[in-house]
Amino acid sequence: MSQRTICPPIPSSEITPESVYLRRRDLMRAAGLGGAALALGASMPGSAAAEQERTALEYSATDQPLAADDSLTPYEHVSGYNNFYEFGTDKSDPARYADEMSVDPWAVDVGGLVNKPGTLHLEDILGSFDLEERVYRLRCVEAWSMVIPWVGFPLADLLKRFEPRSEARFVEFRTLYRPEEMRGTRSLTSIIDWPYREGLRLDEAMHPLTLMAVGLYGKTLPEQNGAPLRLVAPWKYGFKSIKSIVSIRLLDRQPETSWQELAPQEYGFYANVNPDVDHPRWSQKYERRLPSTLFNPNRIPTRMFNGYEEQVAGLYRGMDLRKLY
Ligand SMILES: Nc1nc2c(c(=O)[nH]1)N[C@H]1C(S)=C(S)[C@@H](COP(=O)(O)O)O[C@H]1N2
Ligand SMILES: [Mo]
Repeated sequence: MSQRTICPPIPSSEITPESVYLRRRDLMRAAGLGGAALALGASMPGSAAAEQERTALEYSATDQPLAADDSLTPYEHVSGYNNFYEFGTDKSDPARYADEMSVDPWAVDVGGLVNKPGTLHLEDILGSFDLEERVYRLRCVEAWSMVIPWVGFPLADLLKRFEPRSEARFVEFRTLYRPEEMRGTRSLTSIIDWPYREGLRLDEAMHPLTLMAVGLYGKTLPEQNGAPLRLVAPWKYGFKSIKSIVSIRLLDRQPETSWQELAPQEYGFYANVNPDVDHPRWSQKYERRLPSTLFNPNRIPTRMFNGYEEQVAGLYRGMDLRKLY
């Protein structure tokens, strides 16, 4: 991927693997910012070669609603064990093939029920939103999980710019669909009706935890994690967090989403992490926190709303979460 300078630029001589990231954490620590999240920085590992290609991002720290026992998942796992079916269904396929996707130039169309429909270019996105770091748990519906230090901005900041109309109730997102660069979409066994589509209720989309991520571990996103921008809704199963977004539309009805369309009895529209509602084919009570091995499976209990209950339970008051899974 081509190099991109994001203001203010950091000399490339300083972009050695973890140094920029760690140095920034030291600065933030010195400034007394972001206590809980910063304590996690100590366990920071990484795969130098892969990370070196990425461009450093400037951002500020915020307080994180994190449990004390959550330590960051190593970079090599975050960027090496992925679901991005556009590039294949094997966990190692995205890391191998996602750089066949070109992410520069990139444009996101924002339309539907908004007063000011328009197009955002990557330059606008990286240059005009205030970036911050958010360390979030990511819980896949397949019962594995990670802890990822994202860099991004609240989705609400983006939506407000386009002025959602009062009739708007839902937001629909679409991923890039470019078969010549996405070998998984050309596969005869591919099961998804492309492009990958996801959706949120508007109040979920406007919730302060809902992030548009443009980076992780202090640098622009690896392609396999959804470059150049992807959604992160940390209290929902990972499949809601749609990658490499090119279209955002405000709607007055609930949009159809890829997984729901494929297997509605297994994957709901809400997809809130819930240890009490099992997937029809497996339990959701526990998860494997990566890195996990046969001899050290690192199995931990799954928490309601992935541990963000205090922040998001209010969105679902009065709803039957067994029916609206
Ligand atoms: N476009 C697209 N977005 C996607 C997926 C996908 O296959 N295609 N997989 C989802 C699933 S199932 C998960 S668990 C997360 C994984 O994100 P990560 O690879 O960055 O950890 O991305 C989600 N977003
Ligand atoms: Mo997932």
